[in-house]
Amino acid sequence: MSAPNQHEWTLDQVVDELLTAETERRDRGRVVDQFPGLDLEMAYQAQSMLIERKVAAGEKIIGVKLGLTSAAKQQRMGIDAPLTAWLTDAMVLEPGAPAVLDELIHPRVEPEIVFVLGEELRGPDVTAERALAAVSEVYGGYEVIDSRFTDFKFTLPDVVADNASAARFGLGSIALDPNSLDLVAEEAIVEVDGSVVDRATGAAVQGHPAQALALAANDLGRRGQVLEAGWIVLTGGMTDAVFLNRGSTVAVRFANLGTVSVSGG
Ligand code: 0L1
Ligand code: MG
Repeated sequence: MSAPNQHEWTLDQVVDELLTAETERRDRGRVVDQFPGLDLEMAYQAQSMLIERKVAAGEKIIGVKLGLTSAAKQQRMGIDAPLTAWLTDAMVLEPGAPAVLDELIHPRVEPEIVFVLGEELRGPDVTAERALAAVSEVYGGYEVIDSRFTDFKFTLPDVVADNASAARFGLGSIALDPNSLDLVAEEAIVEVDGSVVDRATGAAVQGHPAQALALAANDLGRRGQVLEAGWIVLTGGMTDAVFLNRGSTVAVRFANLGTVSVSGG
């Protein structure tokens, strides 16, 4: 049920609008314009309600994603604050599986350093060191983002309510002990159809991807939520995202974490 607020609209209406855009694969204007007064706290409530609707429809929460953790992403989107959102099993692309463009609006792909948690992480007061100690495996991965907003134009409450543009993601086949590599120096090179278009190291993600993980644990902790053992955590796009076109392949070549790729199908 929608949380009460002093406005003429309800959070259920916000969620309806966003889920309709997603299922009808139709971009739309910002929800902050349609629902004046929608602030960050309400947007996180809408995000929770949106994911509860997906769970009620049969999807399973399998982890968390961070968004806007790198300067490249923050500058591109014009928002200087990181955010958290949810991953479900319906978002997973197995190795070699295409991102089916008919299911999406205007997908873009970005490289991600991905953690799998070996134990629960409960904020607040989680440090990067403590966060890294809870990680059992690190992967190279990619995220396919698909904002429900026209031209990816949104404010922070818009993108939070929209579950941070979450759509699809995939992991590489190499799982490493996080202590066996230097995540700050780990480089990802982004290629579109064989041509290099961007590159960054793990330092781009809050100085160290474990800082992003700590941030997620502490943010969720403030909202009474916990990162569970076994969950996947996408630490945020390392570079700006690139459009995924039909028949085109975006590959990410990590220095130690292997190569992951996705094609537009
Ligand atoms: O659409 C977006 O760029 C917002 C989500 C950010 C995803 C990320 O930074 O990993
Ligand atoms: Mg991302």
